[in-house]
Amino acid sequence: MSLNRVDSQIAKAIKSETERQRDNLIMIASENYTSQAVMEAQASVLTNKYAEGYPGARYYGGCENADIVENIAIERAKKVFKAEFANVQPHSGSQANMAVYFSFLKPGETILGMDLAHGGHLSHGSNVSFSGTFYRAIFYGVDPENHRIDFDQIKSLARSFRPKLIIAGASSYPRIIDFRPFRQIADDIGAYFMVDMAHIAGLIATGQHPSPIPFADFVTSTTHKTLRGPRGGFILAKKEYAKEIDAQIFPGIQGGPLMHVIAAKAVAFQEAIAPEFGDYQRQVVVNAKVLAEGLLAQGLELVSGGTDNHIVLLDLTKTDLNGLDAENALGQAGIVVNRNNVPFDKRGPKITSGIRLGTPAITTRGMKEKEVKNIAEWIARVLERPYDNKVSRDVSSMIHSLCLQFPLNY
Ligand code: DSN
Repeated sequence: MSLNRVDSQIAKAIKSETERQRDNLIMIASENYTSQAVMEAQASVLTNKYAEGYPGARYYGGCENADIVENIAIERAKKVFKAEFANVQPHSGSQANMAVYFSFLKPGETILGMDLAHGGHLSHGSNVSFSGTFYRAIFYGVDPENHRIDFDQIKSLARSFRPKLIIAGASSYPRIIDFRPFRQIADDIGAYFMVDMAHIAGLIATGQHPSPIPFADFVTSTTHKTLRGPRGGFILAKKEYAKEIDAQIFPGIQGGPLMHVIAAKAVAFQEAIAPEFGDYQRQVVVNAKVLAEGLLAQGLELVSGGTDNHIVLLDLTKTDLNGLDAENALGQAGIVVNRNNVPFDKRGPKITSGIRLGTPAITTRGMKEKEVKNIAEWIARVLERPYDNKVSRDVSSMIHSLCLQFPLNY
């Protein structure tokens, strides 16, 4: 029986969500629109199957098709990123990170990650995450002048605190991350080096960002950001770490794998190998640069003064507006973003002094330089008069027309 007949409330909410995604500009840097093929795989009968274990070594009968799916996903993940080993079972990026920590660190040992307020991630040691309660977390940040990762600080923290693991990777850092100096610092003190590439996985898959694979012991990721797959995680590593990581994901921290999601990950990895995906990622970066230039031309300030990737981080510190009010004003006008701390922010994470913008989703819709120039102007117009209903209505109507010109396939 159809969803609508079984549960009209949920059916209605899903329909409204489809309309929301269709009729607004989604500029949350960690969101994207998956393909029909990815959604078809995820909505498949594989959701009915228990397949605890790994291909060829399951704890349930009837896993022959699950084995095919998971083997394909593993081989494609290794091919896309030129990695020696892949585990495609993590339910999320945080669980991928948890599996690496639990495999190679004892509780109470020291990790060195990027400060959340400077662009890092909760699961890199924040005290509100398991990573900050199970481990002693030390943080590096960015240079106060140029907002680039401060390698002198990392070196000095590494020498003073001797972390067992150094983590690179960020959720709001708009610049290229140079993995080589991280590796050198890790070697200097005998630490492991992990890269969480969740945000930039799609850029790395297509050469738009240098790969961490030659430098890192472990690379964790999600599949749903720039990579444009289903919501989920995966781990890449050198072959020598395979046994510990596999055992930590299952049975260590997870039970049955989500085989329908793994099938959708396999489809996404296949899509990432296709040449069009390279064109898409190139356009994501071009669009972010055009957005940054457009916002700067309107007199707005950006963390680090621009971007090298898919993220543009607006710094509202010198304006009268905070991140929360800016997020609401842009949302009213049909531009969906998230407020975000900027480096050295005096406001907390609920209010913030910044707005994080991203180009992956609008680029999937086919928007290019011309559209992005207009979007930059509209963002500036809303932020200049955030409480003006007329401005909000005018911008909203232009966004509505733009969304009609770039329809979604769902
Ligand atoms: N919460 C994600 C983001 O928006 O970047 C990271 O996990």
